[in-house]
Amino acid sequence: MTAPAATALAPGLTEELRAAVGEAHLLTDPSIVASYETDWTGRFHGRASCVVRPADTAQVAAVMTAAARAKATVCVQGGNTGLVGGSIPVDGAVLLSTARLTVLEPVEVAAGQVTAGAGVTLAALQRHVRAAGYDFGVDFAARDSATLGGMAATNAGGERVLRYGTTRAQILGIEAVLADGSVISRLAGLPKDNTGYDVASLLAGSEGTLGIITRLRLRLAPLLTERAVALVAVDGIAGALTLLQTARNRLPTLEAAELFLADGLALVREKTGLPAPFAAEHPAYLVLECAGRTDPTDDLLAALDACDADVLLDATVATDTRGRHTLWAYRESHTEAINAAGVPVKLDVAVPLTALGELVAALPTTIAEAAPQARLILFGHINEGNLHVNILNATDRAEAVTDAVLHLVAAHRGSISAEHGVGRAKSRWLHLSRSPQEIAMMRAIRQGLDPDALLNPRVLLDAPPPTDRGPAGANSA
Ligand code: FAD
Ligand code: 2HG
Ligand code: ZN
Repeated sequence: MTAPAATALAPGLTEELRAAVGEAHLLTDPSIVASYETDWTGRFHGRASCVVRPADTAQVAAVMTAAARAKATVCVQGGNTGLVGGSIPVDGAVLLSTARLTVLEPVEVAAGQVTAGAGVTLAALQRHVRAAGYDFGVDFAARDSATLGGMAATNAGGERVLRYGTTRAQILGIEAVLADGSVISRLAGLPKDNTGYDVASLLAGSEGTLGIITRLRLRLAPLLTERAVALVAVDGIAGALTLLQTARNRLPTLEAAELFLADGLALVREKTGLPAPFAAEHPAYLVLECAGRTDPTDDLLAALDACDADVLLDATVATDTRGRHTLWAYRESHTEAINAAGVPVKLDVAVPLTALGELVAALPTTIAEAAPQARLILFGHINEGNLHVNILNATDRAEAVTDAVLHLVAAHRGSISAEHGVGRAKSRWLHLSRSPQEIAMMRAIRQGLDPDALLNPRVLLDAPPPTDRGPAGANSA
C-alpha cells in the first residue's frame, strides 16, 4: 500500500518551528526525513512533513505551542525500536525526534537515583550508572538504540521484570510537555508522595498520547557483578513451567527466566552461525540468570540438580562474561534473526501461567487457518506468561492473523499487549483487553489533555475503521 502524500505545513508554522529548534534541527529534505518514516521491522511506513530535533524541554514546549496554535499533529520518535508502529509519523505530521534530549545528570549516590533526558539510550544509561556502582532494573536487546523516553512511553518490560518490574516501576519522577505546550515537571524523586493522581505512572505506558516526556527521575538497582547463566533444555511448556517454579522458589538471586523453542533456535543458528548448544535437539529451552554480591553459581547448580531428569533434559552453565553472553545470544538474537528472514507480523501477548501451555498448543492451528503459508516463531518472558508471537510469510494476511491470535489470547484471559504497547498496530483490538468503561476513561483523559488529538494521532485509542489491508496510516507492507 502506498503511504499518503505528505501534507504541507500550515503557513507560518515552518518559521515558528525553525525559531524553536534552530535552522540546523528543522529537517525538511525528503531523503533525510525518509529515514524517520519506516519502523524497525520494515512493516510500518508513514509520512512526516518535517522532522524537528529539540535540544531541551523549553524547545519541545516551543514546538508544541506552535503546533497547537496551527492545530498541526505531532508524532514522537525516540530510538524507533518500537514494534507496534507507534513511532512512525502519519498523514504528514511533524515528527519530533528526542535524539538530542541526552543530558545525563550525575548519579545521586545517597538516594540511588539519577535524572536523565528522554533521548538517552538504555545502553548509555547503563554505562553511566554502572560507573557509579549502580545498575538499572530494565534491560533488553535493543539497549543500544531504545531511549528512556520510549521505554517510559511504552512501559517497556524486558528480561528483568521478574526481579525489578517494568519501566514504570523504575520511574520516580517525570518532566513532560503537554499538547498545548505547557510543561509538567516533578523530578525530586520522592519515593513517598501521596498527593493525588500519580502523573508519572499515568504518562508511563501512554505511548506519547498524553505528553512528550523530556526528562525522567529514575530509581537505580544495586550493581550485582557476580552472575551465572544457565541454558536449560526442557520437553515443552509444562517442563518449562515446572523448572521456572523450582528456580523461583530456590533462587532469591534469580533475575531472568526466558523461553524459546526449537524452531526459534534453528532460525537463530541459521542467521548467526552460533553452534548447537547441546548434542541433541530439544522442544524448548530456558535461559536462567542469577545475580548477586556473591557468586550464585553453586545455588544455580543445586537448583538445577533438584529438578527431575524428565523435566530437565540438558543444561549448560556459564559464569565468565563471554560464556554468559553466548548463552544469552541464543535468546536475544531472535528478533534480528526473524527480521533477517522476512517482515514479520509481531504480536506480544500475555496469559496467566495456567493458560500458557494451552495457548502455545492452540497457536499453530489458529495461525494456519488465518494464514496458511505462515511460519510461526514463539519465544518470550516465561515468568510473566509473555509470549512473542512472530509470524513470517503473513504480512498479506496481517489483519486476519492478528484478529485470530488476539481473540485466542482474550479467550485465555490474556492481554493483547504485554510489553510493546498497542501503538497503531493493535488499536482496533483494544476492546479485547479493556472494558468499555476503561476505554471511555482513557478517552476522557486524552480528550482533557489533548482535545484536538494532536499528539501521536491513531496511536492506542484512535482506531481507524477496520480494513482488510492492515492498520491504516501506518501501512502494512
Ligand atoms: P520509539 O520506538 O521511538 O517509540 C515507541 C513509542 O513511544 C511511540 O509511540 C513513540 O511515539 C513513543 N515515544 C517515544 N519517545 C517518547 C517520549 N519521549 N515521550 C512520549 N512518547 C514517546 N520492548 C520491551 O518491552 N521488552 C523487550 O524485551 C524488548 N526487546 C526488544 C528487542 C529488539 C531487538 C527490538 C528492536 C525492540 C525491542 N523492544 C522491547 C521494543 C522497543 O525497544 C521498546 O518498546 C522501547 O521501549 C522503545 O523505545 P524507543 O526509544 O525506540 O521508542
Ligand atoms: C524481546 O523480548 C523483545 O526480545 C522483542 O520484546 C520481541 O521480537 C519480538 O517479538
Ligand atoms: Zn520481550
